Amino acid sequence: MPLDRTLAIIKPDAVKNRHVGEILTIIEQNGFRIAAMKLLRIAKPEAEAFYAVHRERPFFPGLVTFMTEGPVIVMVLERVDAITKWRDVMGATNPANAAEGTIRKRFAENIERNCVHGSDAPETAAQEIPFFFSTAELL
Ligand code: FUP
Repeated sequence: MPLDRTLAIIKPDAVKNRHVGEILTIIEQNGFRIAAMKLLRIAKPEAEAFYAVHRERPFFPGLVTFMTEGPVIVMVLERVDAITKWRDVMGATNPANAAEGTIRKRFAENIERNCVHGSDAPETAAQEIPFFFSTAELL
């Protein structure tokens, strides 16, 4: 079975609330290999570019403010069906609708502050991974 890769982000709320360790444990227990990882603070223009697909949406300014409010962990996760599996492990965008046991159900505050990000398709992962990582940083 071919391995694929997805971009994951542990968002500012989860870093601030000290859920990084638990989220990394969940990632490893679900069979992902961490192919790249760093702690960084996203600058406003970067957040605007990363979420450009949402720029006309009413929640866009709040999303940019939130994603830049503190450090995040960005990662590339690898496994069979990494994109789909990571979205399953994250849970629904709105934690109120997320399944029991998912990261968003366990740790997210609300739909705006929802703890984690994952690429939603192979084409998205192919854009999002190089947004944060050079080829040399993918191990
Ligand atoms: P997801 O792929 O689950 O991260 O969800 P989307 O791409 O639809 O949304 C991206 C981010 O926008 C979400 F993580 C949180 C934010 N958002 C809101 O703040 N309000 C909304 O109604 C929808 C999304």
